[in-house]
Amino acid sequence: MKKRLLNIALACLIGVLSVSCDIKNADVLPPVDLMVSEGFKNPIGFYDAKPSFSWKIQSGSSATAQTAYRIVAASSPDLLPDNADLWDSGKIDSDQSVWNQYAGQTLNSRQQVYWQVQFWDQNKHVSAWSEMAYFELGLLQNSDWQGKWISLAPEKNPALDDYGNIVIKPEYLRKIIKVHQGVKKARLYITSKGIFEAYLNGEKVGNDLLTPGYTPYSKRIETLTYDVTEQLRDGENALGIILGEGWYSGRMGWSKDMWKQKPLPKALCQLEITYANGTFEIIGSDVAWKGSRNGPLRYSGFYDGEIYDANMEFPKWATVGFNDASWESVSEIAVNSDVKLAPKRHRAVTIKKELETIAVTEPTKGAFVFDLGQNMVGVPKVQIPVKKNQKVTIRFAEMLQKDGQMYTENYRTAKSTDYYIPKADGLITWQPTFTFHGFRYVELTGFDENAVPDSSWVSGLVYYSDFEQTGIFRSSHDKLNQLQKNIEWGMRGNFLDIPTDCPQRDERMGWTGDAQVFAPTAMFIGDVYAFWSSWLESMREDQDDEGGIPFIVPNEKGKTFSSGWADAATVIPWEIYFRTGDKGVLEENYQMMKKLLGFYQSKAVNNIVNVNTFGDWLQPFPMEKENQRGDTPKDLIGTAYYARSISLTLKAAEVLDKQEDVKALSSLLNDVSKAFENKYLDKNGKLTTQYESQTGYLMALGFGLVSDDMKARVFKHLVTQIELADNHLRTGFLGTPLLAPVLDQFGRSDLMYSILFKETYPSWFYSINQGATTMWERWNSYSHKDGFGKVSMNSFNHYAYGAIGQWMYERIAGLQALEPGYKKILIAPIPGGPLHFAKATYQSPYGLVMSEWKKSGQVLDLSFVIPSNTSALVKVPINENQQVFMDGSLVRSLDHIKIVEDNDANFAFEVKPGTYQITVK
Ligand code: RAM
Repeated sequence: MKKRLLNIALACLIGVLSVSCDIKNADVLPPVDLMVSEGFKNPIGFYDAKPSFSWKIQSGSSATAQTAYRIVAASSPDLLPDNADLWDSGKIDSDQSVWNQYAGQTLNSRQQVYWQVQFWDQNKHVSAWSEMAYFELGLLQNSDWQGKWISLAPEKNPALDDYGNIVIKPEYLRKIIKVHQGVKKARLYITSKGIFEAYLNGEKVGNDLLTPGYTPYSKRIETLTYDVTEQLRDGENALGIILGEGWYSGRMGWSKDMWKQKPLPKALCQLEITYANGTFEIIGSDVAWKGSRNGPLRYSGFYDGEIYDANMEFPKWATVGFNDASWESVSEIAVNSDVKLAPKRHRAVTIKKELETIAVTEPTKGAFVFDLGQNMVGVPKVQIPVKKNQKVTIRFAEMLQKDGQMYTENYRTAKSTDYYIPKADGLITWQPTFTFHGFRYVELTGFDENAVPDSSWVSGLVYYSDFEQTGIFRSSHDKLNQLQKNIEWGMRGNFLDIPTDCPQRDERMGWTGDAQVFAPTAMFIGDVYAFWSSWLESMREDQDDEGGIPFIVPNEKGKTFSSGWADAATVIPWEIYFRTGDKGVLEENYQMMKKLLGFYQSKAVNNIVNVNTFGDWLQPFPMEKENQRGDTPKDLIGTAYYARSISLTLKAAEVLDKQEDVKALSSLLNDVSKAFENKYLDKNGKLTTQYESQTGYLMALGFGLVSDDMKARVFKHLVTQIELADNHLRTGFLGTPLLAPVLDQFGRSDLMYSILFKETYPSWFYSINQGATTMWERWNSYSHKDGFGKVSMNSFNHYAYGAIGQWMYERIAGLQALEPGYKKILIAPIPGGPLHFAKATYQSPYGLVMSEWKKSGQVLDLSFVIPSNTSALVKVPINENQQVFMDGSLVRSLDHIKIVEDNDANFAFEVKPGTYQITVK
């Protein structure tokens, strides 16, 4: 051994300047899961010219921690690892295996970057190099675009819709492109005002749907990049685009004043070809394209649905042989700098699942209803026999009436109906292109009545932004498991390019309040960091001059503000940072956070803020009947959220080391908290407001606005209010998410269990008892006894109350981040209620984390998994007669375990990465 060390020392002396003296140990497996920025694996058309790099230490490696790393990046794979021409980080002493900032050569549009990483473990042994990862930038500047915006001239006598606006017929656009021999690489860069599908030689390009997605279009439009190297052939190729109205030109909003004529759709694309001989060619969309509005898609809008006339099909329209002599020429407009064109920074919507029909009924003669068993978002796929020119009507509903008929009133003005006009008798397979619906039931009429419908006729194609599930929760309680399922489906249905309030009625907007309460839960369920980052960019773009954040983003409503909604601007960046550990999200959003505080400050009078708010939206049993904003006064909410936003901005300032801001914000927070306490609480800790609301107390305690000596008194009043409601919640959108953390903070999770497991109104299980398969907008959107809730606001797919998920994962199952990004994990379950088992797993930035417990009598078994390069604090409840054992030994007697708390109520200790099993008995 001595001799070996001597040799190594010698080697090091010889190669002082190199890192080759490191001990290689075959058990230190190379890092895996290489990703750039917010979790992208080998992306092309990538948006970020200043990316960060992340990797994971493999489970099964002898490495449990990282002590140093080295990243190399090059413009060509054969330069790696030894001749990195773009960047060689050198050996960097750091345990950080995530979000390491690129610091090499400036990267430009189209740049291809190959990279590898190696790391040194806890024994300073170096791993082999990782496999090679890759990214390729998209077109980063508007000046990269030689293609022009193209579209057909407006129709001469267009039909008008019910609101006096032009009915937009989808445009089919095409062009023949000549390609020489020897294509090495081909990229299609493409976007639209409106939504598009691209076709090359008759085949759809990519699996993305509803692209480019929804952003503040007057400021930024996203662009997509596709690798079409394989799809191109030598000689002539046909490139086709179908263009629909989408969000850009279509009707969006919940009130008539929002349904004005919008600009008409346009398309933009650029095919770039690199040949083997080194030549490079750009073919942009231009006036030489031809187009037609006489295709089978007669109309397609999000709210109202799609009309497809098969008689108007022009087969093979996107292939070379098609005769487009009767098609019109398009007009072109050059790309200018008014609207930023930027690569899409999160994954597009796609078909993520297909649901089968579970039952077919015929509540009215000839109208068959197909039940997919699950409220979902997307489109139907129909495979049905039809008769020539006999129109098939496809209607949608989330719920059925008592008599089995479709309940569609809650769609409000959204017609949400698709029509198919057959060109011949026979069997068709069809799905809509440019619309989506929120539904569980599909009703068909107009098919060939000679056939008997069966479940194979209809399936549901589930659309959502392409995220993968990262978190799983299970328990011994069926209704709690159903609740988790409903939360997951609420997320799937409303993560459709932007976070929406609901996916089915004439709304589907990016409501900021709903999003901020649900964000922590969403960050557990799916890998949605990029999804949120992208939406936060839209939020920054939509922030007004005064610092106000509109209550919907993208904003379609003019200048608006609502406290509790606007605070998405501080809450979401902070929640993402805490769950990922990436300071980048705070850096990107810090100015927005501060500007929001500026808005509040400008409205504050003696630190009290009385501005518009939707309040504790849809709180049950309001004292003033029909008051949808609940019993908590708007100035209390405004001031509480002002303080909340200050406190989160303060934390961000600390992380970003902005010392002056830290000082100023600490003192401001202190002033606002004091003002809040003085105004809204009397000496006994009772609310001084007209009505005592659970939410008033929850905000005071949950946002830390009460001085230490008052806390217990205030909490007593909260408990009284809960008890007066027979342990039911009396909270709406803003108050509900605070129940669990506040009760937990005061050691009353028993009370939270009681509220959560209530079966009667209002409660989570109440809606499950009424048949819910998603989260509902109201606790009683429907009941078997009273039927449907108020139709003006009655969505059966509204994720806000799903915010309880956070407590289920973090406290029932006991898996949470103790330090940002799960670098330190807290395993601290609170077994309670009727549960005897709960489990959560989560794909953290460092790898899989798990916490699972089983309880039988007084014995608690807890298993947990802690990934490499992290550590954990484990905290279990015990009583004076219990001991904690690990693999049969008393934990107290184990030298390698550091005990940090040991008393009659809690036992807490620290552990290193690994898989553990403990028993409390
Ligand atoms: C409703 C939306 C949303 C809510 C606002 C105040 O129309 O559905 O959920 O945030 O109102």
